[in-house]
Amino acid sequence: EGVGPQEYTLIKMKLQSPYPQKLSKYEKQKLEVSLVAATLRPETMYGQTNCWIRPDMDYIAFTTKDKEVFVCTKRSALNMAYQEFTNKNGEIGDFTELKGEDLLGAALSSPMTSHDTIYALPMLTIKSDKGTGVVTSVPSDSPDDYAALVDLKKKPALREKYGIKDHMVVPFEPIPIIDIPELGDLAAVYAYDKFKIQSQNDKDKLQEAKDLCYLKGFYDGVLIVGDYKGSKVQDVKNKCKQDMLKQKTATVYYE
Ligand code: A2H
Repeated sequence: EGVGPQEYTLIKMKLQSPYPQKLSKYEKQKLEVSLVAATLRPETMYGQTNCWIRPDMDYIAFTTKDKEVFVCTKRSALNMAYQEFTNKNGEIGDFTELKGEDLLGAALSSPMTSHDTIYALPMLTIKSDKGTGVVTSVPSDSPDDYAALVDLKKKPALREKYGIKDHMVVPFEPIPIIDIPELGDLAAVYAYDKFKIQSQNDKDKLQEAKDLCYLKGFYDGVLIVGDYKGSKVQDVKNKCKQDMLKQKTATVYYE
């Protein structure tokens, strides 16, 4: 990894009612709960189609000093406690422990996306030692996200295993949001096909796909939706982030 801390935009993917059973006490207290996803690509939030959670991983819910409840790994919550997210420096305070599988199928509202409701779905390759363990899914521009979405779409047994209903997956297709010369407006789909990726576990091919998408996307990508339609990604990436910070639908997180 590089030198110095990595800055992420933390996207608040807000739980809709009814909250998952393990978090129902927060609903009774009328507290807003967000699954918080760390992203390096705030300009892609127009293309969110779901949230990724790892079923077998441990998460916690804790309360911030603004009385918001955040769901993420304990490791990242502790980092947040050292970044003035909580009342006492370095202390998370009371928290609720849960497993990823407790969150699967939860209905969410997320900023910028054209979908009013998206769902928490399983991704098996989420790392426990990076970000928050919550990943927002943009299958148009992230090969990892597209591969995991295709896996769920083509494997009914996988959906069944995790209790995912068809309506949480079937209507969600990659949304064209960024046009990249030579790759088109669904770069991740183009790369997935080009490298003949079979599943979310195709590590090496997915790396090639990511390498192809990212550099070209950043330097040559043009947004084709939203307030910055027609602008180059590199010119408006920061504006997209700032807009969500202003709306308080996102915050900044370092690690
Ligand atoms: B990115 P870096 Cl459109 N495990 O957001 C696996 N992946 C994780 C993660 C974890 N614990 N935490 C975050 N990520 C993903 C958008 C996106 C992202 C696009 C394209 C590329 C891309 C939508 N998903 O990432 O290793 C998150 O997905 C390319 C690597 O810390 C986050 O940004 O550099 C990125 O990986 C952070 O990865």
